[in-house]
Amino acid sequence: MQFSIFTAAAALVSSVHAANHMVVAGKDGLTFEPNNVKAAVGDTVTFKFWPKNHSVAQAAFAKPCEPLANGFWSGFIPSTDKAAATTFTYEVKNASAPVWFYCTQGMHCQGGMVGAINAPASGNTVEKFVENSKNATRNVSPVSTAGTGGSLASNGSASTGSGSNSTGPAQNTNGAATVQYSTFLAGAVGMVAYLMI
Ligand SMILES: *[C@@H]1O[C@H](CO)[C@@H](O)[C@H](O)[C@H]1NC(C)=O
Ligand SMILES: *[C@@H]1O[C@H](CO)[C@@H](O)[C@H](O)[C@H]1NC(C)=O
Ligand SMILES: *[C@@H]1O[C@H](CO)[C@@H](O)[C@H](O)[C@H]1NC(C)=O
Ligand SMILES: *[C@@H]1O[C@H](CO)[C@@H](O)[C@H](O)[C@H]1NC(C)=O
Ligand SMILES: *[C@@H]1O[C@H](CO)[C@@H](O)[C@H](O)[C@H]1NC(C)=O
Ligand SMILES: [Cu+2]
Repeated sequence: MQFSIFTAAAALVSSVHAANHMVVAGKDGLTFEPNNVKAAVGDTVTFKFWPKNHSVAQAAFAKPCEPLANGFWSGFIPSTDKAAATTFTYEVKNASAPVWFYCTQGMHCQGGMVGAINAPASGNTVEKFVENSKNATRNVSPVSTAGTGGSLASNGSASTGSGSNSTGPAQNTNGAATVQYSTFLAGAVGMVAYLMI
């Protein structure tokens, strides 16, 4: 009885414990690092942008430097000397469906600034996506609003440029998720402790 209640509480706790994966954009040249994120359904992927002025947009595998219809778009997120305060976060809806992305600035996409979430190890691999991107004849930015398909968040200071906090869907910070999680955890542990006395 007590054991099964504990198991149920533990299962509930783990189900709300989605992971956040960080992808660093432009820190080491024209790169997304890592360029293939392994993520589960409900996990989030947060893009952190280094100077000078990068972006991330979702593409189709076959068209690496063009926006996918209804795909996500961060907008341009400029920064001068360190990572921009503004980040873009995307939530994984289907871990079986690879998500392809690229930077729309200049010819960054053709220069290797592309990546994936859950790209397979064979077939349409991230290596093939990189190869395809080199042959793209143009690099196209989405026309949708910055923040589409994800959320922009700002770490304290006001941001400049098109990556402002005033656009896109409701904002979502790690802080809020952490508070929810610890409140739930405290509740679950409290419940188990109570039942075990
Ligand atoms: C960032 O790049 C975009 C696209 O090239 C440009 O429109 C925007 O003005 C740039 N922002 C800054 C601050 O350089
Ligand atoms: C998830 O993606 C796979 C591969 O694209 C697809 O076959 C499946 O139908 C998708 N599942 C849902 C729930 O959308
Ligand atoms: C890219 O272009 C090169 C040189 O034209 C060619 O050899 C290669 O097959 C092309 N790759 C793709 C994926 O189209
Ligand atoms: C947010 O700002 C704080 C204080 O400046 C800093 O310690 C932290 O690393 C920043 N986090 C991100 C994701 O930039
Ligand atoms: C967010 O946007 C609002 C409205 O444009 C602005 O007043 C506020 O200073 C911004 N906050 C940050 C942290 O950038
Ligand atoms: Cu870039």
